[in-house]
Amino acid sequence: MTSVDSKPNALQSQLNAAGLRFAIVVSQFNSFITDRLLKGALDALERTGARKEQIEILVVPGSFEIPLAAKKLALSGRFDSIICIGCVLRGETSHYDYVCSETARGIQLAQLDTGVPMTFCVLTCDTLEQAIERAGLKGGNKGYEAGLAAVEMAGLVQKLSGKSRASGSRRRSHRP
Ligand code: INI
Repeated sequence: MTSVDSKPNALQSQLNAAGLRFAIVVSQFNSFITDRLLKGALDALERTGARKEQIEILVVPGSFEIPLAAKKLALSGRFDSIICIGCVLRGETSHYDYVCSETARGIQLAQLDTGVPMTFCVLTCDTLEQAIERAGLKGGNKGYEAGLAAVEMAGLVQKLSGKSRASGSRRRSHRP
């Protein structure tokens, strides 16, 4: 028996955004970086087949505000996946640590509480240069990665929930 024959069935989602609805929560703080992450996320959604009508963008003041906004959007029942975008840069005090840890914790809690997948595109960097490197100005763009992960997780959660994909827009509740 080959190793392929002995593999268990794998449940994997395709990178196909058709019929899915996305929200993007983007922080204004360090907008020089978050604007570029947003462009990367939109590029990923577009390349996987999402149309403008399938995407809503919500702007919040800082990363700390992302979790509540994302949770409210999830509870609206209007989205299959939410992309969370922010950029936290280390300063001279411990403020950075609180913003980073509470933002990450809040987003994780929000997706676990609501069952709506949320992707984490909050850069946590020591320097602006590090953030620039991750925002597609030189090489990769973490927004693009988060966009692809949002498409994949939306499809996977639908499969796990036994739901078939609608061809157009729809309204359904994600409340657990
Ligand atoms: N918010 C960020 O998104 N990035 C930062 O680097 C940052 N710093 O450095 O302070 C930041 N602070 C604001 C915070 O997210 C809240 O908006 C603010 O505390 C009001 O609640």
